[in-house]
Amino acid sequence: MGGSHSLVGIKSKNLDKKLEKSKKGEVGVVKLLLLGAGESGKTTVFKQMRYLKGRGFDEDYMVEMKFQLIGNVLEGVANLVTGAKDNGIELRDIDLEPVERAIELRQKEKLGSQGAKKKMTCIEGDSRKSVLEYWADPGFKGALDICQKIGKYNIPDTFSRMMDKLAKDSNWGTQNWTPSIDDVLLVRVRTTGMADEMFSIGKVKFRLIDVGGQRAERRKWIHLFNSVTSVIFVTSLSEYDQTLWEDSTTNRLQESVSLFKEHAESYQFKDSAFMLFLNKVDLFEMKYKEKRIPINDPELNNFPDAPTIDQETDDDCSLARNWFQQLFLSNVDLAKRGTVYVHYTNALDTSKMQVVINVCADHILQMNMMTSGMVPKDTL
Ligand SMILES: Nc1nc2c(ncn2[C@@H]2O[C@H](COP(=O)(O)OP(=O)(O)OP(=O)(O)O)[C@@H](O)[C@H]2O)c(=O)[nH]1
Ligand SMILES: [Mg+2]
Repeated sequence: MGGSHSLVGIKSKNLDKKLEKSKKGEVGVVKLLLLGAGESGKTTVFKQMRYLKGRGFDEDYMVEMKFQLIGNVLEGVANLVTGAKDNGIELRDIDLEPVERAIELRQKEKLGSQGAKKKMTCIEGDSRKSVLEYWADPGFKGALDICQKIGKYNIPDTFSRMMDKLAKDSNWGTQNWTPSIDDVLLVRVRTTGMADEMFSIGKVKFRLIDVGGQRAERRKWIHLFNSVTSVIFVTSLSEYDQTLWEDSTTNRLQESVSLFKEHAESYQFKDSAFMLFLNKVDLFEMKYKEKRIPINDPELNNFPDAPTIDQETDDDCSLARNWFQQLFLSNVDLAKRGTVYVHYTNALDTSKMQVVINVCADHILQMNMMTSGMVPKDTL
């Protein structure tokens, strides 16, 4: 984790004091936009903000999260069985029918009443038994490795964490079980349209906006660009060997780099604080350090002009981190853009995200004072 510029260390408290002295209404509500390609982690950051600084999670929200979590498990298993077939991977002879039946029942309840939905928030009996049998099959784990790279199978990055929890804890996913904050953060639901949430840091009010990042969703973004005070662009570091859900021929990282350039250079954000979250560092380190998947694989031909890295000597991932940072920033006209604040994040880690969120609030307030003339631009 790290901020890229000198003002990072200034405490929110000092900034609050200065802001208090400013004319009333000069700051108002800070409009903070989360942008980035699909599955990069925007909604997960949004959830963290809601949990840490906003209204938290009420009962209805938890029912919805439980419903979605169980759906991620059931649909993930069914999709992986299809993926195994497509890719010629042999699986043990396990009964998929209870899983398919549970998925069908859930489809009926998706738009139904909250009461009916509540009944669908567990995985018990035959469906649980089948799911656990699949998880114990080494062929299934092989299919997971292959299908996670191919976006169209729609396997959440957090799928194996969910399955491990289900396998280790006999209470997890049962009717009486209450998900933890960590469970809520694992849920994968594609965002369509937008969601917003008000929250406060110190005396400053923020309106945080989350949007859908997949191609079809991005057409809607333009309607939100008016008077944006700050942008957090989220990208996933671990996606370097994955293709898009909406287009199995495009590498996710390539898509993200060009999307970043387009928005970082946009005149609409020229006075906005602009932050780049290089997210999913946990998954990235696992792929890069443990699985040794090269970040610039000639076979993937994802960035032919970028230098290759000697992975063997890069024990602390610093070469790789720098590679990613350069990939995003060297592509952008920084004279046009101004400062980009870079943070390496694991959006699933609540205590680390708390620190990152506070530092980001400082960036935003600093930029706000600068554009309102309270701080000269050349101090940055
Ligand atoms: N391991 C890991 N998983 C993460 C991290 N951030 C998000 N995820 C998971 O990645 C998946 C996608 O995250 P979302 O927050 O739904 O992504 P999004 O950018 O909102 O996606 P769209 O709504 O489609 O644009 C979820 O299953 C999250 O739990 C992270 O830092 N590490
Ligand atoms: Mg989302």
